[in-house]
Amino acid sequence: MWPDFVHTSTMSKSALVKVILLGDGGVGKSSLMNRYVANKFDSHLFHTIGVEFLNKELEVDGQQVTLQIWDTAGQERFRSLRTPFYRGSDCCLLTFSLDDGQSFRNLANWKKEFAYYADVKDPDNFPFVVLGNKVDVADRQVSAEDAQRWCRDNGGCPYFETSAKDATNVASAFEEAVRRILALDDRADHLIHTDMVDLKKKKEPQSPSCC
Ligand SMILES: Nc1nc2c(ncn2[C@@H]2O[C@H](COP(=O)(O)OP(=O)(O)OP(=O)(O)O)[C@@H](O)[C@H]2O)c(=O)[nH]1
Ligand SMILES: [Mg+2]
Repeated sequence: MWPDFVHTSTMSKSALVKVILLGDGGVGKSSLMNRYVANKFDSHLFHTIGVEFLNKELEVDGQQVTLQIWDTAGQERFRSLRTPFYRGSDCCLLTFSLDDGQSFRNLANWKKEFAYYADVKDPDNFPFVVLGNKVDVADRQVSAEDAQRWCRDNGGCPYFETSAKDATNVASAFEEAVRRILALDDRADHLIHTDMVDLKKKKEPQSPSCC
């Protein structure tokens, strides 16, 4: 029960959504998260060990959203540290680097690993978004056509060519992930009570009690 000074007009519901970044070590997952959340880029970032997450508040199509971005360690030796965090993800961002053909060929393994540990029964109907990162580099090894074909063959997931370095398409990719999640049926269970209580708002005048 809310105390009587809390007026419903002072509360706003925010949806909490969890997206997880997966992909080979070095493709730029941490850089994408840092670019999006902090608008920063570090050209000498250390490999991630385990997982890290950051929150970002945003509004998509009039809906307030708390986006929780989970960044994982892509290196094989950290597999057991990252997989326990897959469960509960609303969207998975499968990331490869456009200058690293092997990271693209590994997307199928990442999808499989995610589906297994997140316990996703029907992966082709789960919201995956594919990111081809480092679009700023000159020596590209993966064509847009090959990447788009992979997406078509894998449930028709959206594909973005991004650059964490110069910010190309980074916000669009995360926002599309949120749109995909919000478009799914029955989001009611994700509406968490981050109800904002405006403590500065004056108490509503009480109607005189009658007895
Ligand atoms: N040119 C260019 N370099 C990038 C881009 N994104 C990341 N990098 C660089 O690529 C290297 C690896 O980036 P990270 O973000 O650490 O990669 P990661 O996927 O998080 O790697 P792990 O933590 O090992 O899984 C860093 O030196 C980054 O500066 C990009 O869009 N363009
Ligand atoms: Mg990292």
